[in-house]
Amino acid sequence: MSMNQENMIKFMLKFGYLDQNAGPQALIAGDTLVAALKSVQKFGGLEETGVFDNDTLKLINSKRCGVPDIPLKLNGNKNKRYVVSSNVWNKRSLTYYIFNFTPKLPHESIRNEIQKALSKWSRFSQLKFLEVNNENFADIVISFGVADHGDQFPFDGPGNTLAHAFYPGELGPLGGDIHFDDSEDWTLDNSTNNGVDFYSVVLHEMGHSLGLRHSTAPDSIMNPYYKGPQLQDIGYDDISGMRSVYIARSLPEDYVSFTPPIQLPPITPGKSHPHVHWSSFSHETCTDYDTVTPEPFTTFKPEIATPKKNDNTDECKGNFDAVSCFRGEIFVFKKNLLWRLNKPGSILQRYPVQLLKFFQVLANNDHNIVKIDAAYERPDSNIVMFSGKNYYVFNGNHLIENSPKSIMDYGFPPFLVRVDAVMVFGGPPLTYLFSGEYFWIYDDQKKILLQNHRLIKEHFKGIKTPIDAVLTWKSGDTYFFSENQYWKFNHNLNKTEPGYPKNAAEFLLGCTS
Ligand SMILES: [Ca+2]
Ligand SMILES: [Ca+2]
Ligand SMILES: [Zn+2]
Ligand SMILES: [Zn+2]
Repeated sequence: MSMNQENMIKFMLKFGYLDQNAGPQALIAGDTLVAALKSVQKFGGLEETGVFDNDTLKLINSKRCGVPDIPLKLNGNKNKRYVVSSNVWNKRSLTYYIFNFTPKLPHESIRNEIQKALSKWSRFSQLKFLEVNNENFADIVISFGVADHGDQFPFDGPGNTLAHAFYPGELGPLGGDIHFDDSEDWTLDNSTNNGVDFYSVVLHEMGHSLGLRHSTAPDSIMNPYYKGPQLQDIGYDDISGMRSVYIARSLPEDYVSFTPPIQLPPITPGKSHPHVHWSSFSHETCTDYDTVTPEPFTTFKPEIATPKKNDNTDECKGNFDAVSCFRGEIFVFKKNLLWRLNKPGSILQRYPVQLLKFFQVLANNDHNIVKIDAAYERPDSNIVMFSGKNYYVFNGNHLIENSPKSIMDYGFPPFLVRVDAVMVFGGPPLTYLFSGEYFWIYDDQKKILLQNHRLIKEHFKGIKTPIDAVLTWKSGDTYFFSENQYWKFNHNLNKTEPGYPKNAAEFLLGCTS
């Protein structure tokens, strides 16, 4: 095989024309190669001869985007005209952050070109873009790098690959991000053909950030090859793509109607029965939200039972489904049982009770709830409970806001199957949602995700994943639970307190170890 042919194979593997799992290069069948070559020529706007000629050689050495033309996992499934990747944003407002700049252009020019490109996409998608000054709160992080720059896709020096971007939700926190090869001679001068026109490239890469794949249409900005300034603009294909995913499609936030919390009627202490009366809750809060001032309320505190537990019972083995603070009390969920505590280790009399007896509204529902995955008291004092792909909003009397609703309403990426744990923290309060290795921050007032998913292990050092539950107790103390262990977390030092993990069932339910 000549060196040119070897480079051709490398090119085909890199950009998805050949399956990377197909086996040794020598075994790739001749007709597979011819078909792949025709496809390469099609994307390049060349005649589809299937013959490796000089034009094709020139094509594979020309300046282009680093994103595969045929998505690596979607080989063989490429019949869509305008090419929308499977991942798109499920919200209409996106945040972006400029991580660094190239020394080759003035900072303000880079910012202007980015804004220019965003407003172009905004016109055809009706998406809103907001620059933020914190990487953690950005959906789209824009950066320059050379060679190895922190992902698995190193740049290649001057020429060839100019930049690459990640589809929404792709590769965890990288989703939506844009990287520029800083070995290129970036320029703002779109009147000459010297250097690489930054605006043309940023316009193209943003298409990927919004979910568009490469297009074979010559007038599409999503054509993979760089054609020089002025020749590249948003084309018909691109506009159709944006229309189908962001304009024609309803998004969860289109339906959000804010329901103010219903004020609970005062009740007579002593008349209450713990199995059914949510309203016997005290109206203390779990953390010091500065946005909610609870109405004065008659409090009712049942007597406290002395816990006598031993290690043989199921509850003393930990593995709690959820541990939440509702209105100043702790609720421990495990399978079909519910414990109510006025502080850790102090269970109220007559608990545990059946989960569905306490939350009868969940039993009346069509959905079969076997257990609760996570639950939290929203800053508006309504209770949100997650179970599988659904969540329920409970105002103390009944379900509200058309519950059950899909957890996708929170703006999660489509692969998410459940929420492991939730906590509300900070002032103004923000909602932290944990699932698997990742967590998200959600603003319950604005009803938007403030950031793409981040790794738990990077931001909550020392906590074992997956997390079973997280409790934010009075004065903001935070406890993470996993299996039968728990950690107290110090938000100031951003790590677990010394001496942890400790025994979770002992801490919560007074089990003896
Ligand atoms: Ca390059
Ligand atoms: Ca859980
Ligand atoms: Zn591209
Ligand atoms: Zn990169």
